[in-house]
Amino acid sequence: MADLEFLFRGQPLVATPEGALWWPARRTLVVADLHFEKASAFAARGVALPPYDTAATLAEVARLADRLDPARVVALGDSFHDRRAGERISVAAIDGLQALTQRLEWVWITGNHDPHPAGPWGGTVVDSLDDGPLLFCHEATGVAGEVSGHWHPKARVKVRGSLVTRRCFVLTPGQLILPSFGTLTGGLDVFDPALAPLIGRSFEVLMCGRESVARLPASRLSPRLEREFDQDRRAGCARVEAEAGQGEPQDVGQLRLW
Ligand SMILES: [Mn+2]
Repeated sequence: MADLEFLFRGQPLVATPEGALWWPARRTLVVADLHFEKASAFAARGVALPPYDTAATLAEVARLADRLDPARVVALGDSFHDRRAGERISVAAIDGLQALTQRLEWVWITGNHDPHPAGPWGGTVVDSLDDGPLLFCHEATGVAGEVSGHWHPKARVKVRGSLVTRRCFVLTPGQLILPSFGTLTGGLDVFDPALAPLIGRSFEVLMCGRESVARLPASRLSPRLEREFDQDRRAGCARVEAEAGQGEPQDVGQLRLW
């Protein structure tokens, strides 16, 4: 795996292709929006999805913990898809989480999907975590230094003539937004007007490929077209009024995202 090093608030940080953040100075692994038990929440409403999302997401977190050897894991909220996820989660998944929370310092930050993420799986619950230059929270408020999740950002680039959409981090001088880590989570385009008040127009993205992370300014991304926002809105995805597209897509050539 080729991780990407970058600076945020003067801190050397690392973005991983899996979509996690690594803070070497504090040996802290950060993951956002795990959404455990999303599939079983849909199943309870009659929508059949393969019920393997919790196990797959948990296995990915465990693999990263083995690779990076953190002292602490911070989960940035919406770790559980809904308030009753704890009633549906398997004993095996609880055991797997316990193995991690007993070995590592584990912090659950509360999210809008999981305001009470405490349970037999262990870990400490807080609403936010202020750690020197960084402030970990679920949904950013605009305070400089926030490291947040919630939006599930994704971006689109043109690679050798084809449009490719991938999860991404969003980086500004004051804000760092993580992609969703859960295996069964959707995404919001970084040009969605809902994100503009927080990140403006001159943000950068760190796009997660299969083996590497690509750092790109917003100007090199493919814009979304107004009709695409309209489609999203009809599908219930977009939150506010859409704007016109931002110009012609640029081809970024040899970028490797697979
Ligand atoms: Mn959320």
